Amino acid sequence: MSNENDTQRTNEPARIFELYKTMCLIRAFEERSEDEFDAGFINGSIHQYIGEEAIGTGVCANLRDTDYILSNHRGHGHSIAKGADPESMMKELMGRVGGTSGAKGGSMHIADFSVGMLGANGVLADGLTMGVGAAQAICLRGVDAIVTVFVGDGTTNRGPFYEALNWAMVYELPILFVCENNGYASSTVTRSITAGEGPVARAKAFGMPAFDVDGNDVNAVDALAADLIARVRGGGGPHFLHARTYRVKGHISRDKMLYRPEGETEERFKDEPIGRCAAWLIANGFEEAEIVSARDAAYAQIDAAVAAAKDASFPNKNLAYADVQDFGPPEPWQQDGGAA
Ligand SMILES: Cc1ncc(C[n+]2csc(CCOP(=O)(O)OP(=O)(O)O)c2C)c(N)n1
Ligand SMILES: [Mg+2]
Repeated sequence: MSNENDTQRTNEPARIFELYKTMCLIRAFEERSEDEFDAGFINGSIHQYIGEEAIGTGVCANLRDTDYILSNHRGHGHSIAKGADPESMMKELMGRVGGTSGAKGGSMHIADFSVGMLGANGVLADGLTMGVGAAQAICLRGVDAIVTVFVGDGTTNRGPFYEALNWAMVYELPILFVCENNGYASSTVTRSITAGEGPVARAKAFGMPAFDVDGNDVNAVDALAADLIARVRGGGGPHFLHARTYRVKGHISRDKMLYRPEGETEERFKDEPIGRCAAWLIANGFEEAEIVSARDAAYAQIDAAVAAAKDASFPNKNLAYADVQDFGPPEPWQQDGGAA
């Protein structure tokens, strides 16, 4: 869902219902992709966004199609929220023809330039520096657009985080940094490896306006994002949104989370954003049946995406280097015309 005319008001039930649908679509995508990973249809690893859906959804609802986002290794939710097609994304995860990156990227390299999704990224913090580059290009070209970069809490301990924030402030770039603080960096509690008061204080150290929000409350994220994005769009320079959430799943889908205290996940899952949003919608005039049927529709859409991905073929191996890099003359095996 993107906000084309910038006139929708936050906290209106009809608007929140749309955000609910987007969150359900993300949840369904993540649950089904775990099933398909376990069944052997997806290779590599997948980082799930379960429990964090309100952040990408609430932020992207305030972006225009012509705005850009940069994501990270946990990028499925950001991509769906920005408008990428879940079927093409599922094809990408399964390495099939029709995948968003031509089946060459997989889960960590989903990109869809047609909706301003400039890329997920397996290298921590590289989305930040690329996002700053995109924002600089916007200024140089005089384009009417802004950039949003999603960054994990653990990643705020990497050097490029500081380079990006510094450069963005020096050039007063049109960029919003969104820090998703899910408490963990892989198997480490982020607080235990982070000096000082945390991401908000670090952003403020650069003179950047920085704000904190309950990242499991889609209404709150939507309202704060609307405010900050309007400021960035209005020439207010870089802003920083810090959203507190919880990584419900392991770092990757295979992670059994043996490092976590027993019962922590179950306790924190009680606060997950989709249930909270459903409760808010019911308190604000929606029928339970409408909520259930919206959720069912999301799962049906993803089930269809999975079926379409399984039906799609694998790319011809001759195309392995197309659109990737110039490696010089083709190797003999690239000329034989054989299938993958
Ligand atoms: C430069 C770099 N160093 C280390 C890694 C391995 N790695 C992948 S995700 C991750 C933790 C990231 O934590 P955080 O930024 O909090 O994001 P989250 O996974 O919690 O969403 C690490 C260390 C990497 N991908 N890139
Ligand atoms: Mg984290």
